Amino acid sequence: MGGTPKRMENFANFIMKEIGHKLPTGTTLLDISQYSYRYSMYKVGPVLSISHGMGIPSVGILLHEVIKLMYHAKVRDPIFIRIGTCGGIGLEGGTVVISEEAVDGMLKPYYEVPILGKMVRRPAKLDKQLVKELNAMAHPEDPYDTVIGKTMCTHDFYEGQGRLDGAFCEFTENDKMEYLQKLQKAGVVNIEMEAVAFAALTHHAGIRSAIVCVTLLDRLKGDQLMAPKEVLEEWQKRPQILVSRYITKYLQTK
Ligand code: R2B
Ligand code: URA
Repeated sequence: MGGTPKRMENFANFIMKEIGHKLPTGTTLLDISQYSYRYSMYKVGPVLSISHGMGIPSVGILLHEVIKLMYHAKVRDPIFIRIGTCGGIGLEGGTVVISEEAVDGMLKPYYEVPILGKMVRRPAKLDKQLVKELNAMAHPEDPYDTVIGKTMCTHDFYEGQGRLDGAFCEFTENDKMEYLQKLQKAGVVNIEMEAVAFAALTHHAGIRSAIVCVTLLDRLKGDQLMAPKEVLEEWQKRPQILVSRYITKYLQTK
C-alpha cells in the first residue's frame, strides 16, 4: 500500500517484472477499483498494490476494507507493507526509513479513535522480525542509506509537522527548531501521516505489517520540498526496490 494511485500503479508494473508474473494472454493490468473513484488497486499474482490516500482517516477506511477482503478471499498470513514518503529528522533527502515504532503527534505509541462516544486506544505495533528482514534487503552498494527508526504520525502536514509555510503559523522558527530537536532526542527519525493507524489496525487484526518510507527532505534544514520532480520520483522508487527484493525472496522460499 502507498499514498498515491500513480505510485501504486508503478509498483504493480515493477513488481510484475521483478517476480516474473505473466498476465493471462489478452489481458492488461487494470485498476480493479477504478469505479470507486477513491482508491486504486492492482492484483499481480500474490501481490495487491493499493493506494490508501493521505492521512489516518483515509488509510483507516481502506484497512477495514482490505482486512475484510483478506478474510473473504481466505488469504492466510498476509503481510501488509506501506511504501510511502516522509520528512526526515536529521536524515538527508532520499534516505529509506524502516519504521520500528509508530507514535502519534503527542509521541504516544497508540492509535486513538472515538467509538460510540468513548475513546478507544489501540497499540500501534509493528512486526520486529519483519523490520529485520526488510533491513537485510538493503544492499551495501545502494547509493543511499537505509535506516531503522521511530516514526511520528501527524494529523496535519503543516502546523502539525511544525512547518512555518502553511496558511497559518502561530509559532516562531525557534519554537519549530526546539520542537524538532525534541523529537530527535526522543528518537524520531521521520514524520508522516498514516503510521499509527496502519500499525494499530494491522496489529489488531493479527496481520504482520511494516512501513518503509523515503525522506523527501531533512526537516532540520527546511519545510519545502526543493528537490526537482525527477529526483523526487527517483527517491520514491527506493522503498519499492527494497520491498520488491523482500517479496521476491519471500516468494522463492514459499
Ligand atoms: C506522506 O506524504 C503525505 C503528505 O504529503 C502523507 O500521506 C504522508 O504520510
Ligand atoms: N510527507 C509528510 O507527511 N511530511 C513530509 O515532510 C514529507 C512527506
